[in-house]
Amino acid sequence: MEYDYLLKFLILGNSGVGKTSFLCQYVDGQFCERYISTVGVDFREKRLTFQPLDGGRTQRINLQLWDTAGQERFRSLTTAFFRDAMGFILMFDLTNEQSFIDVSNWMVQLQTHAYTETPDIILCGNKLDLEDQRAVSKRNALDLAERYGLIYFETSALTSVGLANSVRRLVQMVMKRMETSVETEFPVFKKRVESIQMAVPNRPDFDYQDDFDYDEEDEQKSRCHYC
Ligand SMILES: Nc1nc2c(ncn2[C@@H]2O[C@H](COP(=O)(O)OP(=O)(O)O)[C@@H](O)[C@H]2O)c(=O)[nH]1
Ligand SMILES: [Mg+2]
Repeated sequence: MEYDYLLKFLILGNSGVGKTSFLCQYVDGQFCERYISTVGVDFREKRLTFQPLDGGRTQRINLQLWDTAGQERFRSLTTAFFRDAMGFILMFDLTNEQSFIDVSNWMVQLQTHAYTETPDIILCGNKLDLEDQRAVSKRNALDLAERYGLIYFETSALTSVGLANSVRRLVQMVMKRMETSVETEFPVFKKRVESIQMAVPNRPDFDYQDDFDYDEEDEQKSRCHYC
């Protein structure tokens, strides 16, 4: 399969928050009813397109979404797991307060192991469909997102609400970083920036597009905006 860019994202968060279900619904369009325990390192792939604003050729993106290997305790994920990842989906379960408390621990892991201390991350509060069991208020989630400078989405791997928009927002952030971080210390980005410049010499702004419209309602408005 041909593509212009390979983007590698990781999905992180406590066991049981819905990471594997999220990827299953996002990639295959279905909710896997039975409990899936992820064994071994696993990734799913999805093709997207990205349209440069200057009307340049549409870029074909092959998105690799890496799932954790069922070893979701902090520090059990090796540095190798984080290597080369360009964006991160950090997930907690809206019905499980501990998974929300542990977001801070995941942030420490990310700041330690990711290619930079400030990688592109979106925060997802999952299982939005279980509204009657909600244990984390939107206000508290937004406050945490603001503290870390993250964009926050509420999602449901069951109904698919918020999935495509949250991933698309992360693609947009990563493509933006590639466009602006010529001097990055991250070799994978360097290589990609060179290929962007080859493809589109004038380094235009990028505007992310997809088959369906971006629904801004899904992006939870925090006082602090990433950009
Ligand atoms: N109601 C509901 N259940 C979910 C949702 N996402 C995951 N689950 C369920 O939560 C459990 C854990 O999901 P799983 O994807 O294995 O979590 P992981 O350990 O983070 O990969 C499973 O029983 C899923 O069916 C969701 O959005 N809504
Ligand atoms: Mg899993």
